[in-house]
Amino acid sequence: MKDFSSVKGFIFDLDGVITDTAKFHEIAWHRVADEVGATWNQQLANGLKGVSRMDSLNEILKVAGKDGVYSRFDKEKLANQKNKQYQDLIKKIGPNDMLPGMKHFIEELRQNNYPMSIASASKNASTILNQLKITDYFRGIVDPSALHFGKPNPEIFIQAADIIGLKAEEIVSIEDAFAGIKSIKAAGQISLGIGSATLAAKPDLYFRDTSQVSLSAVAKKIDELYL
Ligand code: B16
Ligand code: MG
Repeated sequence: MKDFSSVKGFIFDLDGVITDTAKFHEIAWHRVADEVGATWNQQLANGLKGVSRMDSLNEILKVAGKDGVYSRFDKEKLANQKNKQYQDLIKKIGPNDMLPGMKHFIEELRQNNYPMSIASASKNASTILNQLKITDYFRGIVDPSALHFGKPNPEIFIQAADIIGLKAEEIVSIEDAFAGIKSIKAAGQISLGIGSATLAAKPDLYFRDTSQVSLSAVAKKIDELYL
């Protein structure tokens, strides 16, 4: 990549990048943690960001010292219970719940004909995009149930690149999670990290929060990087 003119498309994580669903995931997982006897704290909550539903439950069971105690059936039950509560909570989401600057950013990208796709670990991603009323901005959403591996494996970002039909080096991919930045870098795409949780994974581009992200700000950072 030489400069911003080689960038042809964008891939977005959803939770923590486009909208703040983390608070709803936290409420629902906290309840499960209480039920299985895991001490809930912010470190545990942050570690579940970008992690699939079953992997999140396994992490909570590990913290509770209950590794291997629950049967597959009981684990499915707990995961379904969490998802039900989560789905109730996200019913409140509407077009005004996008993170600061993100509506403007995807609007700019659409006006400039950049194809976009979604690489979210969430099986609720299409519901959330519908509620935000932004589904038609994206060429498509990767189906997380068809994946063999979760983030930090690159599979989800490779599939999201196929949706927009571009080469890895032509894509900027945006994430708020450590595992997500690892996944983007392993896919060979340009990684844009939002928030300090991404710093340890050394994103190519970094913004403190979504309000700083715009087409011109991204172009400026890329051009500085490759000067
Ligand atoms: P669900 P992202 C991730 O979404 C969330 O950050 C993570 O906390 C959640 O467990 C995961 O989706 C699965 O979500 O239970 O709705 O399928 O950040 O990859 O957009
Ligand atoms: Mg995320």
